[in-house]
Amino acid sequence: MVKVPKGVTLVVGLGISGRAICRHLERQRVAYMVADTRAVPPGMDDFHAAHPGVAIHCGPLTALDLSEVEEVVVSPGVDPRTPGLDALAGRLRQATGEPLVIGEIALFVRAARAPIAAITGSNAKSTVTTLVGEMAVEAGRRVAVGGNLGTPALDLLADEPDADFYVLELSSFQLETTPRLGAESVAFLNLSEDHLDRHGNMAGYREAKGAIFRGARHAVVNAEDPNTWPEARLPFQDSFTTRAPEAGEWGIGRHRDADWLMHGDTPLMPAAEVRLAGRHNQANALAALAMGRRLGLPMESMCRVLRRFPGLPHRGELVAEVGGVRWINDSKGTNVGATLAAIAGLGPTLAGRLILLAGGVGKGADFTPLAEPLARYGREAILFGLDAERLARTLRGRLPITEVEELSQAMARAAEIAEPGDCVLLSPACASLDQFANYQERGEVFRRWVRRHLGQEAT
Ligand code: UMA
Ligand code: ADP
Repeated sequence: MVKVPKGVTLVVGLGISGRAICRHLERQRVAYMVADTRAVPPGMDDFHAAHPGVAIHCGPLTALDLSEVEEVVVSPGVDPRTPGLDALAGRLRQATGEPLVIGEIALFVRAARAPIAAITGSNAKSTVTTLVGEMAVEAGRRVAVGGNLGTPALDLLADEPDADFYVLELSSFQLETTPRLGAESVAFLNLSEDHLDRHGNMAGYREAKGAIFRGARHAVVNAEDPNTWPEARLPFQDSFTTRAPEAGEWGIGRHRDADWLMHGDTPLMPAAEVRLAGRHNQANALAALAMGRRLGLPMESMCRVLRRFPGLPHRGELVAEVGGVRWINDSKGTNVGATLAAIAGLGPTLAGRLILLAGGVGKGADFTPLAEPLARYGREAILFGLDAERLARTLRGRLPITEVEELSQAMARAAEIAEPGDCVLLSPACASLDQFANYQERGEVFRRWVRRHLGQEAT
């Protein structure tokens, strides 16, 4: 047994968050040591160089004696139920009265001196977080943006100590280990199956995300998705919908013979002028507007951002149009809900012209919802990676299917069968970790293949 000495904090995980946690604890002059369940985590040498003298335990956490540990701070990817930590569940830390096992966001809340705006949901978090951040910049506000996306939250405290407010994208993993966020404004955008391998079932997944409401002063929720509503209505709450809005709601209604983004009966801007494509992105725009208004951002500057924001890479990104075939990179489509939105966003003109590239780590999800839209729109589904066979079993008989090993083979097959007017969509409905470092690398492989084999790239 390796004893964590009395009064010492244990950081679990030597990844992006874990390193940010270590830097933060150093700034706070807190004594800590680190553990990682991998036998040899990558980047150990770098870590030793940056943090000389800090003890690291590698391997099972059951080999640690945590009887006198001050506090345990876990990285998002580390399940608090991991053997070795599970025994600490429900235990409180005397000094703070908080759970003994917490995550990085709990440390952030303790140290932040400016209001927090936080965004969660199964999909669209990064898009909405980025939109709110851009809207704040456009309005001349000093804002720091990060969390699950981009800069780890704790690094923002050091990088942007004078921020007017923080905009954080938060995952269910981060929220699960945050006892009380106390945000000025939160948005819970949507809920569809994801991360069931960690949270067990939809109820567990929803409960983890629901932690975003603890101590919140204002919430933005999805009027069409009751799973995003708090148990008890907050004093200040906004809701968005893609229907015509009711009084006080944010929605899409008819004005001057066109669809407009509306707040109640006030028209804000024509929906067609939102640069991001698809109805789901108009919903995202409405959520960002609702949060931005609460943060005091002027409507005019927010609408300017919606007119120009081209979207983030790997989210429904048109990579090339070659010989009348569109090649779209939606590598961030890592769950079924995202892939459904990507297909719907391409519109009804696609009937019979969609070639879907999908597969990877399905995270225990049910793929059945993909069957109907693919039967309607799909020319073929080309499946690769770990859960290709499970996807194939769900889709067989609904459209032609080809199973391959890897993405590059899937792309070669797509190029072989595509006809002018078709759309080749990489929206895997799965995580990438069986074959790639992350979804970005998967998207880059797609992009490079198009460049190399088709000789073109959209600007
Ligand atoms: N580790 C263990 N034991 C475990 C699991 C992990 O020791 O049981 C160790 C690994 O060996 C590794 C480290 O922990 O050394 C990795 O920690 P991590 O998995 O928490 O990943 P980080 O590199 O710290 O990145 C995390 C988020 N990753 C996850 O939630 C899985 C990043 O989100 C986030 O950007 C980053 O913190 C900064 O806050 C990525 C993600 O995939 C983008 N998020 C999921 C999603 O968006 O669906 C939630
Ligand atoms: P997140 O950070 O939650 O993963 P992103 O903004 O990165 O969200 O988008 C992830 C995926 O979700 C992309 O594939 C995108 O096409 C899809 N998506 C975007 N908006 C929505 C929405 N409102 N509903 C469902 N899926 C969406």
